[in-house]
Amino acid sequence: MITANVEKALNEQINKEMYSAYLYMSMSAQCGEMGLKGIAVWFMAQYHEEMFHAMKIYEYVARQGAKVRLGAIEQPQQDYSSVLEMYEKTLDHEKVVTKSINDLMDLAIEHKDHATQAFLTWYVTEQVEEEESATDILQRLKLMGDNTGGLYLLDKELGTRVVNAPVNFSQGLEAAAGA
Ligand code: OFO
Repeated sequence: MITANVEKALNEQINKEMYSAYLYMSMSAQCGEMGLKGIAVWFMAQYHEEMFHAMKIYEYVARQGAKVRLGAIEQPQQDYSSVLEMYEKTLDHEKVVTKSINDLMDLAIEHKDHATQAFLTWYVTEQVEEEESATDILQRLKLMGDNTGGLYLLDKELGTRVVNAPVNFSQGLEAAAGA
């Protein structure tokens, strides 16, 4: 059982994760248009992982006998001046998500909601990884500056990313993970 406040905040977090997915899908589209097919793959993998983040909360809310409430998803930025800007925005966005997860954890603690605290621990760890991977790529982009050869190599490397999460949610996440 979860309180109405925790239920509301979890539903808001579903929306934030869906927005994250939408944001990275938009970046993937622009990379494809720019001929950066590998970075487009990286952002689309990120899209899938964000959808997984949203679905984990969706299932948790449902398992707690609470109500899943889906709100409108904000329109993401459509145009970026460079890949560097995309990764700057990615890191900024992940910091916002980290704060949101921390606020959710604070709320669960305040409500003495141990189950939600245990559930959110996965997200706390995940956000460290999210910020770390965006920071790493951003640093490399800054180092390479206008070096198009460097961007070509990065594009090749990032195109090898595979999705590290189940993507077929129709039978639930457990079934998807075993599929
Ligand atoms: Fe869901 O971790 Fe990024 O936003």
